[in-house]
Amino acid sequence: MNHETILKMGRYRELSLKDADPGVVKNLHRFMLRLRRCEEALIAEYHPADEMKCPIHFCIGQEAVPAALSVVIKPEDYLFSHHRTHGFYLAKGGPMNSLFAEMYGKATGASGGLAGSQDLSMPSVNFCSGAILSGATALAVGAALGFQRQKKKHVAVAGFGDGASDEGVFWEGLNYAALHKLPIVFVCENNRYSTYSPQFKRMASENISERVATFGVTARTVFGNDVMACTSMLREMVEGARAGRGPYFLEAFTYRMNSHVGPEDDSYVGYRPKEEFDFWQQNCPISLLEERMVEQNLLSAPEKEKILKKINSEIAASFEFAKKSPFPGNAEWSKLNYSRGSPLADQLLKDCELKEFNQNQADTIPGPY
Ligand SMILES: Cc1ncc(C[n+]2csc(CCOP(=O)(O)OP(=O)(O)O)c2C)c(N)n1
Repeated sequence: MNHETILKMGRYRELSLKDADPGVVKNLHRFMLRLRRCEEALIAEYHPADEMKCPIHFCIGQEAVPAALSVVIKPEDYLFSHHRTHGFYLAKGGPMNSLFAEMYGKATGASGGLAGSQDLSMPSVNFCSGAILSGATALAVGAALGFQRQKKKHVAVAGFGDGASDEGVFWEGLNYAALHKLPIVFVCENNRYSTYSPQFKRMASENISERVATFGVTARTVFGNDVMACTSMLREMVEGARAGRGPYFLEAFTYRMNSHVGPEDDSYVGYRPKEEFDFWQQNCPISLLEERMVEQNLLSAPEKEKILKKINSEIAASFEFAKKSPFPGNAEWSKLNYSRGSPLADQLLKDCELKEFNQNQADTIPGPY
């Protein structure tokens, strides 16, 4: 599967609710609707008021993968994401009001108002993100190594885009994870573009997962707007990683509907063909699921209204919370997600040194070296 082959298939018809737990289906739907509405509300407020000073990378159109993760990962698992953070943050259980407060640079924000959208972290829910392309994949590999060493049954998930796989550090981390069979799931949302550069201008092969597989990693592709398919694949992968069969790589083909960054329309650049945009708009992950839910009597118009009402009041409360919260002062610096040393990393280094480092190693290598 790749973007070219997907465009040829027209309207996607394969989303199936067969054997699906109706409770899970409803959760997935609610999650996607909440994420979509929350981003639409942020977009509506972003410019007129100009109170949110940080750059924001919206993920409208890409709701299915975070929704799937929200039902398959556990609170003790860790999620490391790239700059397009909102979906992953909510998937890890980050509260909406701390997300909004972070956008406003307030002390009550997930990162104390000092990170903004693209570097958002919330240690209390094991969520961490960063704007350095593929940086989060390296952190996820480190966390997975820590879990393995400590014999913890936690899984590290790395969420990133196709552009992140252009970075060397991604392949180094992947190789290390494969070599040590680390409990990690790499989740690549392939939306075909790295800012304005299409995938076919950056890589000779349009399918990242085929290359990933050559590293000895179980790699699969999925139509990334089919939330049911994403959920079953991610469930299998997260459970596999937890059972020590990792690492795994999922390439989910999807599309962002907004500009690369900010709420403006960047179609004036002319980098995306209209037919391609229309295809993905017709295959919106929320409407694909809703269509099936209505067919199976899992959703009615009044039920949707009720869900939306609840979401809208959560959004209104989050705006109020964010706007009323104070800005961080100098006295708050000690509360930052920063430490001079990491007790976990220090311990890891000590363990490695004591148990594995062979100081006579050089003598065992036959010279000349
Ligand atoms: C090391 C590094 N190089 C370049 C950038 C600039 N940059 C920010 S986002 C981006 C494109 C990312 O594309 P992708 O990984 O596919 O994610 P998407 O934005 O499509 O979700 C680039 C090149 C960066 N943040 N870090």
